[in-house]
Order: sequence, then structure tokens, then C-alpha cells
Amino acid sequence: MDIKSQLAELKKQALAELGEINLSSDIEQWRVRYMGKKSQLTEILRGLAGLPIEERKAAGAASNALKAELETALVAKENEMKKLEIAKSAEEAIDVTLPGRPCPQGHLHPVTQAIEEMCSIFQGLGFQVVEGNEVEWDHYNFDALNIPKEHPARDNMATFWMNGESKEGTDWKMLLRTHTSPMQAHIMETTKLPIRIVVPGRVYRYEATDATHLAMFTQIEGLAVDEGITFADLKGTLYEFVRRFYGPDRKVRFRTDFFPFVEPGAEIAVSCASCGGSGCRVCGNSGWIEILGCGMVHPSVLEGAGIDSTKYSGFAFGVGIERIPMLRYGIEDVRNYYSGDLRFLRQF
Ligand code: 2NM
Repeated sequence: MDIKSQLAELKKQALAELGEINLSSDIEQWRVRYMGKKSQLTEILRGLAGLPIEERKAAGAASNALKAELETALVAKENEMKKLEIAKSAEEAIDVTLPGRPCPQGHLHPVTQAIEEMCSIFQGLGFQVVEGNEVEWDHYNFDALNIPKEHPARDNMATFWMNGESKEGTDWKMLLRTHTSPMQAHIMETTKLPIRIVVPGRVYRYEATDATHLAMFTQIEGLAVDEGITFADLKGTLYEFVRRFYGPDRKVRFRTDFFPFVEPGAEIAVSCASCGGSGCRVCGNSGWIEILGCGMVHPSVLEGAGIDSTKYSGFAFGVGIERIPMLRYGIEDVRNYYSGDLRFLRQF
């Protein structure tokens, strides 16, 4: 094959191959193959030296022309690839000026909201918030709170007992706490006076579930112990709590009640917000909503915790939490709280 046809063949092949390339990294391989030191074109150019002068001129011009043509094609291809790449990266680019996608926002459970609201009121009145264990020794759940062995509250039917050993060296048995008071007994045993605490948390009762009863519910109990604490401190503190939580317009009823761990014991009710006190379905026609139990800590409870009841005194109270948003929002079935149904929970 003469040089001219060789060059023509080479050109056809090189340009066809260049046209096929769609990765810029393949362009360099193409350049080495067709224009590099070991390429056919370089061979041809080297071989020119051995040709007669006329032939050498013509073949030289044709070879250099092909070399120039391939160089031009290479630059054009490189430019084309660059443009494609720019277009592609523009397509994939992130527009940092776009607003972000909104995250679905959750919120606190209505019972948690009530706990936080009440705890923050008591914190404002000088109380500290502490939490205790949900499993307890019966000693702290009952004995330490002046609930003796024969008391109906100790009936197995009202308590979830744990299977397991007694605490070493004692006949204490383990149970799920039926109120948060055992934590108050622990605090009285271990903390230097004065004490002002509220204890929010879950408590358990062995009970059939219905629209107004759960086997697990939530309480906040409070305790203040110091020298010179009187019934007036109890009344003043709890009236202030009621005023801050329910607002200044509700009337407060304060009357006697019994709890084994206090003496005297009392109960606080507020006038019904639904009927203003005249009686309706919400308040069971009484005009009053009972909200908490309270009293002066029983001397045996103080003594049991190692506190001298002739020198120190205290008051305590307990509030059931689930009832509070029920009355506020008109929730009719307490089981809704823990059903996990978002259609219910999203309303609060
Ligand atoms: C109530 C009502 C009255 C109470 C008593 C104590 C303790 F530990 F100091 F003895 N804690 N909570 C108490 C008193 C709870 O709940 C209706």
C-alpha cells in the first residue's frame, strides 16, 4: 500500500474512533495510539528519510497535513467533552438557595405536657423535681408509708409482685410501685433537711381497665419537710399551685380526707369549668372536680425515715395526671392515651 492510501486509511480509522469516544479519559489513549511516539503516523514520518526527494516532499506534506488534522480534531473533541461535562454537572448541581424540606414535627404526649407544666409551677415555688424507680421493695411502697400488713392497699389484688428473692437479710419483696411515695421515703432517709421535692412518674395497680381506670398511670407527688412546717404552709402552697395551674377564676374546695401516710389528711377540688359549679356531666353533677389529696406527713412516716417528729414536720400531696387533660379537653376514655393512635395524640 502506498503512503497516500496508508494515510487515508489511518485518517478514516482515527476520526471514526475519536467520534466514538464518550469519556474524556479515553481521549489521551486515542492520542497515544494515533499521534504518539509508537503510532503508525510517527513510523511513517520516520520512514520518510529513506525516500527519494520528490516522493519524500509529497508524502511529508500529506503526513504533516494528517498530523495537523488529527490535532485539530483532538482539540475539537476535547472542547466538546468539556461542554458536555459542564452541562451534566449543571444538571446534577444542588441549588443551595432552595428552601429545605420540612421535617415532620412531633410533640410531647399530653400527659408529659401536664407533668412539665405542673413541675415547672412547683419549681417556681421552690421544689426540686426528682424521679424514682418503678420497681420497689414493698417496705418502701407500704411499711415506710404507715401502710401496715393488714391494710387493704396491701392486698395482692391491687399490686403487681415480682417473682424473685427477698432483699438479702430482710423479708422485703419486690413490686411495681403503686404510687410515687416510696421515692419520697427514700429521699427522707437519705437527704439532709430541709426537703422540698416533687416526684413525677408512672405507677401501677392490679386493676381491670375501663374508660376511667388503667393498670399503669401517672402521678406527681410532693413533699416538704423542715422545722416549723404547718398546715398553713400546705394550704398556702397548694392554693397557689391551683391558682397558677387553673387560673384565678376557679373556686377551691378544701375538706378533710383520709390517707394512711398523713394526719390530718385533706382533699382539694376546684369548681367545674364546664358548668361553673352548677353541676353537669363533666363534674358528675356535683359542681366540683377533685384534683389532689394532701396532708401533714404522719409522725410514724417521719420517724421511720429517721427524722425526729418532735422537731420536724412536713406536708405531702399527690395528684393523678391523666385526669387533668381529660377534663381540660373533654377526653372521655383514659385508654386513648396509651393506645398509640396518632389520630388521638395529634389533637394535643
Ligand atoms: C397523696 C395524698 C396525701 C403523700 C405522702 C407522702 C409521704 F411520702 F410523704 F408520706 N407522699 N405522698 C401523699 C399524701 C399522697 O396522694 C393522693
